[in-house]
Amino acid sequence: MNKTTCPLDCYDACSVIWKDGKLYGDKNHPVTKGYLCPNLNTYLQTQRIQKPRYKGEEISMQKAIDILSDTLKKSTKTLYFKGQGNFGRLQDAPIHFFRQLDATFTKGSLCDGAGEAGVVAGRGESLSLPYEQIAKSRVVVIWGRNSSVTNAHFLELIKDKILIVIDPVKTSIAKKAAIHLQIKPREDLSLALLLARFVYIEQMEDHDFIEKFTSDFDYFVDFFREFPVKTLVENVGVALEDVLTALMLMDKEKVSILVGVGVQKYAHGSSVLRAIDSFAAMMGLFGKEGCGVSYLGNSGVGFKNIFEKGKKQVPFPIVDFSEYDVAFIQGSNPANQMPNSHKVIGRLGHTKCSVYFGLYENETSKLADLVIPAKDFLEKEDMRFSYGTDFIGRMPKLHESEIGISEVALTQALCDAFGFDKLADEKELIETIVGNNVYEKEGYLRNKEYQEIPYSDGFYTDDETFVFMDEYDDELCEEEGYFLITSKYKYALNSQFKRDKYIYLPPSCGFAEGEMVRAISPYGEATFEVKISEALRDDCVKIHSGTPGVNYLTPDGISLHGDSAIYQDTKITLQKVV
Ligand SMILES: Nc1nc2c(c(=O)[nH]1)N[C@H]1C(S)=C(S)[C@@H](COP(=O)(O)OP(=O)(O)OC[C@H]3O[C@@H](n4cnc5c(=O)[nH]c(N)nc54)[C@H](O)[C@@H]3O)O[C@H]1N2
Ligand SMILES: Nc1nc2c(c(=O)[nH]1)N[C@H]1C(S)=C(S)[C@@H](COP(=O)(O)OP(=O)(O)OC[C@H]3O[C@@H](n4cnc5c(=O)[nH]c(N)nc54)[C@H](O)[C@@H]3O)O[C@H]1N2
Ligand code: SF4
Ligand SMILES: [Mo]
Repeated sequence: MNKTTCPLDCYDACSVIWKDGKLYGDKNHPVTKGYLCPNLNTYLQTQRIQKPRYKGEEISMQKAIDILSDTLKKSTKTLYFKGQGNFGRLQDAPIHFFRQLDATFTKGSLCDGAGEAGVVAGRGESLSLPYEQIAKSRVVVIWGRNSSVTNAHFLELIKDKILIVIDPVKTSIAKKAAIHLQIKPREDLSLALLLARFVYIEQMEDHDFIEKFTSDFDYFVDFFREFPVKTLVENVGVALEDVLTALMLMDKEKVSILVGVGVQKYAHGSSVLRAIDSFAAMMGLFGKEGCGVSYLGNSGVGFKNIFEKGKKQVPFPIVDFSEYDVAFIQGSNPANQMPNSHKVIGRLGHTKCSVYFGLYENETSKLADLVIPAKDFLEKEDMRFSYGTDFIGRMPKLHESEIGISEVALTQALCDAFGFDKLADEKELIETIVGNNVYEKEGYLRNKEYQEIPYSDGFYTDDETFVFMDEYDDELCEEEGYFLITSKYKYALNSQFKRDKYIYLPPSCGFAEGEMVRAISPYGEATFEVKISEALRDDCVKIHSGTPGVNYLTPDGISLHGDSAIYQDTKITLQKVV
């Protein structure tokens, strides 16, 4: 059978059947359950770049490779910049060439890196929860994750659970929840500390777990007691009664907490995850059946990393393309997806030679000097991890096409041109990565590291204990205006597929649906058509990821830990466009 795995950057990592030129969901897969989302369903209909281009003129692939290698030979400073267009492991193959070239790489991320730094500080490694464990919980807390849009295959899994949703937006999953804490954005740390405070007051903590598996609990207690309850309640912006009801629902139950990137798009994002984890550890929610905190996990734990980046690395959100003779951009659309578009676009324009290596035309391909079409996931060998589950998906080559070049083939061609050490064959590379770190269950590959309940034998820190937080850093956002929520859109995968175009405003905003408004932040401005949404708090506006213009408004700062983007650390004011 022609079985493969969805290549898109998504929690679910669906198992896919390729039959008669069409993609179908795999009915037998315990997570995919036979259906695919609107994004993969649009994949094959999306217009691809057919031919390479140099300075606007179509050229052959061989010519494109020649131009690329000549330009790289003359370059004194080269950047390798890779985004999240395809989650396959062999997408990293060009690292093999660019490391030998002594190029500059990126560190941190545009995505989950701030939160990951917080998880790693407490637990040593970020493991997500196997779906069997979520299935065994009675209460599921969905914290800053929009499961109905970004993680749709989990809806079936959690449909009979007691749901607690923590989100400034009344999302469709929030409407189904037993309780929805419609929190003020950026205040999840306050909420976690408030919960911890009441766990302590009500003596709900798990002393056995704290004793056996954690360190620094007393410091954590001293830390959260510094914050007056009144201040925390004011920060959080929801009634204390609702917070306590949520806590009581969790008391003595099996609780899974599914955390998304929404809580950590801020300078202090790492501390938010550390605080959520600390609250959960105090309740003894790790290493037990049906319990745990699942952030965007590192499903690569235990696998061999065969593509190690070079030492020269710059933080992802603040890459200055203009500093490089060649900027090689792969699987990404920085002109739309990076924060502070005005600056990014200006800098891209000043790069001596920018190269775009991708599937589709977008803001970045239009600015690039050299455009190289890639092969799609059906046309090359690969495999992937997922960050929402512990499944390992094989992605064999199932289809031939005249279009594009694969990441491995381009790497080999460049290594040839430079006389560098080449890569092994694709299948061999895949087997080296997979190694013996997998086991098979019901016909699907899983990560061995997750065979037991994550953290049941302790944590991945030096002394194998969970380390509680006892301080945090923040750079408060003091600006006036609306909070900006910039979350994912159902019909787009960031800037791929069908993008949104609206700004969503609360009914109290004074604007009417269909009007045009100019949204302004300290970083720039952009104009959008208004949609009124009852789902928003009065102090929030929402613009989805991928919407043209959204990142003219977002700050190009980096998180205090984790070198990652802080898209929501700004405020927005609105002006009517006349
Ligand atoms: N359809 C679709 N699916 C996708 C993607 C896509 O673009 N489209 N993108 C993929 C990628 S790259 C990623 S990283 C994942 C991310 O998927 P999610 O983790 O779900 O991330 P977001 O949609 O950015 O935000 C999730 C929720 O956080 C809420 N939120 C915003 N600010 C705050 C806050 O301060 N506190 C709290 N508690 N909540 C807040 C938002 O309202 C939103 O409902 O999704 C993946 N899946
Ligand atoms: N305002 C705002 N900005 C955001 C976010 C947000 O929530 N709000 N989310 C952030 C997050 S979480 C993320 S992960 C980033 C994502 O940002 P990017 O990583 O830039 O993702 P995309 O915009 O989806 O661009 C992916 C590109 O990959 C290319 N591609 C697809 N498959 C392949 C392939 O097999 N090979 C090659 N070579 N190219 C391929 C496609 O042409 C596509 O244009 O955006 C961040 N930016
Ligand atoms: S839900 Fe995610 S993994 Fe599944 S088909 Fe859609 S994008 Fe791919
Ligand atoms: Mo992401």
